Amino acid sequence: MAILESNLTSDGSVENQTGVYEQTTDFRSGNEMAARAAAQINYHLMGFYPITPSTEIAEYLDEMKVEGEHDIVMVPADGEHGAAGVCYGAAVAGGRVFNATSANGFLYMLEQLPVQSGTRFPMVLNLVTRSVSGPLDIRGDHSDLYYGLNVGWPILLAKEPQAVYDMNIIALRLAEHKDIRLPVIVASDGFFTSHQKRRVQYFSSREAVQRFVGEMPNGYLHALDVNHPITIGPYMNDPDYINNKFQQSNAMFEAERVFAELTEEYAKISGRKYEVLDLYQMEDAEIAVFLLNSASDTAKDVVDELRAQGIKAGVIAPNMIRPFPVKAIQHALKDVKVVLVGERAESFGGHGGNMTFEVKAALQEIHAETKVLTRIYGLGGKDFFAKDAEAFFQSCIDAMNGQDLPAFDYHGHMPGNTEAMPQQLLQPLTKEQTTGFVSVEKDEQTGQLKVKVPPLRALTAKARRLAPGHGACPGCGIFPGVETFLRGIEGDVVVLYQTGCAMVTTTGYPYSSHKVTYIHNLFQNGAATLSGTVEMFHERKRRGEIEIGDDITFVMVTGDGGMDIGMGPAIGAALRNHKMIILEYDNEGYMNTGAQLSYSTPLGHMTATSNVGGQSSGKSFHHKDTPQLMAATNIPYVFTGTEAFAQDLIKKAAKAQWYAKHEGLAYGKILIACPLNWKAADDAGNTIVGAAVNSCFFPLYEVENGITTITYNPEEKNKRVPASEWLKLMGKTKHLLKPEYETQLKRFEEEVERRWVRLKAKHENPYL
Ligand SMILES: Cc1ncc(C[n+]2csc(CCOP(=O)(O)OP(=O)(O)O)c2C)c(N)n1
Ligand code: SF4
Ligand SMILES: [Mg+2]
Repeated sequence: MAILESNLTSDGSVENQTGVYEQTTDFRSGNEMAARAAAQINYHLMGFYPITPSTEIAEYLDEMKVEGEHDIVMVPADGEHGAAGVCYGAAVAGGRVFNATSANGFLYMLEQLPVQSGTRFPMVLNLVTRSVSGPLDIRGDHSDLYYGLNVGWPILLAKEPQAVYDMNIIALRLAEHKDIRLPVIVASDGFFTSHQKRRVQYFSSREAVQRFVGEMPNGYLHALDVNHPITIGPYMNDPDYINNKFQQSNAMFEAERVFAELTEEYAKISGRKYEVLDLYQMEDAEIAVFLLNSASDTAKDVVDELRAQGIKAGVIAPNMIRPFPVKAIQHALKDVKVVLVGERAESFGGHGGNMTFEVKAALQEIHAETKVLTRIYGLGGKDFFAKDAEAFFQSCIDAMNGQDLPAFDYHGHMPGNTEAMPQQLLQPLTKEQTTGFVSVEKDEQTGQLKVKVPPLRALTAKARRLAPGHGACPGCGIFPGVETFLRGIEGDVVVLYQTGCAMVTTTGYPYSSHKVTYIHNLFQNGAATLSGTVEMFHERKRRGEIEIGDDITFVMVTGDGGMDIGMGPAIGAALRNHKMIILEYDNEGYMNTGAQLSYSTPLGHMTATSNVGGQSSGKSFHHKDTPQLMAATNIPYVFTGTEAFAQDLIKKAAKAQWYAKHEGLAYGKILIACPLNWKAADDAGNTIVGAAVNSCFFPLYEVENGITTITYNPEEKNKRVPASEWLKLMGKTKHLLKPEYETQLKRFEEEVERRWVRLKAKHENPYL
């Protein structure tokens, strides 16, 4: 076999008596089935980045890897753009490649997708569909999918978990077929299909799958054949570019024929046959509803009821939308009087969603009289019930009977109450409530900042910027951490929160816990966004449009994950030295999406994408030293802090504010506890972060105009503890104390020591 079959666990025999390969019946979700197909194929590599609702696919694969069910190389990328880059690089190197994403993750990688199809390197991408921001909504619609229609990848649809499995297997053959050689998308509905378990069958033995997908076709050029060096992606102008596109276009059209051949072959081994269009009761239908994916099953049930009443209704649900199966659509609709295209996304201002345009174009070619209605439905994961399908068919009936219905409309929205005005429940903070507590002065002779912080008790009189009532888990360290920091900030504040736990737990329309102005932007771009806001503040002030006396401190709050995917914009803002603060709360993972590893997750820690067991001993590479990276941009102020050392943190906050007002960008990382995903007691947060400091894993220091000062040295205080004293406090790290993980622990301790010794040297020497 192409791929290390012999080393992997086997799970049954291949064929039964009928020639249909033996299958296991189970109860599984779409994401589980995508992972199972990928594991059975045993791709060479998966590049991935977590985003709900597709994240589970990588998580399941990580768990399965620990169990020895596959040996796919799993590469955690810095963002979806990076994940797509990893996948492209792996595909040009000639191996089999897999990925999964959703929503803004898909949009974030979109720019890479035509690169891959235009240079004709196959792979399979699962798009678990979800609404695109903004506003942020994590549930399923097709607004992401429609952006994929023009990237040159064939698109297969999977309306239920069974189809997710089958399409994933067929997709790879399609992608690698000699007449196609294109990357392929398999799209299933977020949550409806990805998370709901259904009865499914899968091949009991991976060998059955590997026989179907076959050896990787050889004879294609790749980047690793040193005897035949090739140039991949040369600059190409006319006349060649248009020829390249023409060939790509032909290959895409060919995909419909090849899909039909492959599904025929697949039916023989599985007993399941997929046509390009799944047609239900369409033979003599007069009215029809056209729906993508999961909603189509609901409509089929309604067809049965209508048929019982003598109404000739049918459903069209495509299994493939790229290429768009025009001939099959024309055939299906040739006698239909009214077709309603239900769209889970709109092409704004286009009088439809994309499927409407394509169905209309197909009908126009055959001069059909068929009336086409569009109804935008189910946005942001709004359920599609039988009553909704009934309403769609009723519209078809009414239109067939001559009623003049709008060709384009929304279904399921509410007019709202125009009388109801949102109440301002949280009163704006006054200057007195937020000013006069902490002071910072520059000593002109020494150039040092002198900070006066009153006792913590006195600071309780200072108003909080966050109201109680957010939805964080018990013991979550984000809010004590951020609030302690904000205690050191005087006056008016505008905050920008990047996506993450702090953001989702403080806002949920129509509620907000923020007493000050709050902006959200996606976590790959918050720093750039706040730079724009800061610059506009200064420019409008200069033009006299804002009171000259007004003075706002701009604070971006981000998780550690936001400093992975958003690192580029953060460094950009730092290099431009905008007058703002970036405050990173580090909980050592992507907690909002279910505790996947981030680059700040330390070596050996267990997360949902760095499981422990078998060959795997948790995260395989060291934590990112973000403060040092930010310090290398030469911004005026960098610091680390934790709520466990509150006075130290408040003092640093005051300095950060001073620098953000007078000199430029200040960046700080605070370590905060996530009891839920650290698998620790709710009330253990402070003890754990305190131990992280005392073990020198998380030293408290600042870099002020290039000069490093350790602000708390556990060695000098006789408080230093071994790393194991910190690690033993969390369920996610307890394994590191077992003898079998000794090497991993040693590697970690050595890295902690190396960074600590280097930091002490910097503290000693202002030139370092
Ligand atoms: C482009 C894009 N990719 C992925 C996501 C999914 N996502 C939202 S929050 C998040 C994790 C954030 O991690 P971090 O910044 O550490 O904050 P935490 O959740 O730990 O508070 C992820 C992966 C997204 N919203 N947008
Ligand atoms: S998952 Fe962790 S970081 Fe997120 S709200 Fe819960 S405790 Fe806080
Ligand atoms: Mg985090």
